[in-house]
Amino acid sequence: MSVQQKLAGKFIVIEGLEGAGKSTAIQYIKNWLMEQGIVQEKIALTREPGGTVLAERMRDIVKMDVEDEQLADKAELLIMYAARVQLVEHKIKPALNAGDVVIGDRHNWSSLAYQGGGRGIDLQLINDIKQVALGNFKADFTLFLDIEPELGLARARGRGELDRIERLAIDFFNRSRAVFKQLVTNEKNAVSIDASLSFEQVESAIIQQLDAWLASL
Ligand code: Z5A
Repeated sequence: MSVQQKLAGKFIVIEGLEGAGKSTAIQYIKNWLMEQGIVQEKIALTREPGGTVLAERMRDIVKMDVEDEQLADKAELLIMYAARVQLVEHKIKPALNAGDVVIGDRHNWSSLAYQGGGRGIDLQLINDIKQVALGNFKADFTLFLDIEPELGLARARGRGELDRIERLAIDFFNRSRAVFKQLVTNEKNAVSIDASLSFEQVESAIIQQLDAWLASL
């Protein structure tokens, strides 16, 4: 089987705390795919929450500050899954079925990390909701960009104002990070990358991991 055939229909996800460098890493992954002979038109990029008209509206809701009305934790969780179902059904699955490679900026792990670890919602409940919403659908390969929350938030802050979630206490992000670390330990098709390193070092670590994953296909 050719490299292009091996990669066709694969869903690669990048996860990590804010400022870890996910948007930056997506460009590295895209470049790597093109070096493997995948044409740009066969590479689809998604972000979560968001990525369809309705899912982007849901993204606006979770980012919104409303005076006198807090978004309840379980409402936040359900919106994440509502947005995810829209994205998976309307964008990701059709693209994969057409043989495209999809690169996802966040996916299911973010809900386990933020709503589970961060907010404290029972992880089993989240897994149950995931099962109802998406069944066994999951990423083929996950790259977790691991960073100390302080450093990630400092990088995110460099970009401007922090949003509703970004303003939460460092403890929240430490709990989220702990769940990400647990998930990467338990998943065979996932790797952790030290995102505190320089741009060049992170890029070369990502490429090395992608090469190793490709060799395993
Ligand atoms: N959320 C949730 O709670 N539950 C869910 O299920 C899902 C999401 C799916 C989405 O935010 C929010 O939703 C997020 C989690 C929550 N919460 N918050 N807050 P978003 O999409 O707006 O933001 P993000 O996903 O956290 O991405 P980000 O903040 O844009 O970070 P990033 O993409 O990982 O980083 P970046 O833009 O590539 O880099 C940030 C800056 O650092 C930038 O200036 C870079 O040039 C710089 N950078 C990147 N790499 C390096 C290195 N290696 N060295 C130095 N500087 C670097």
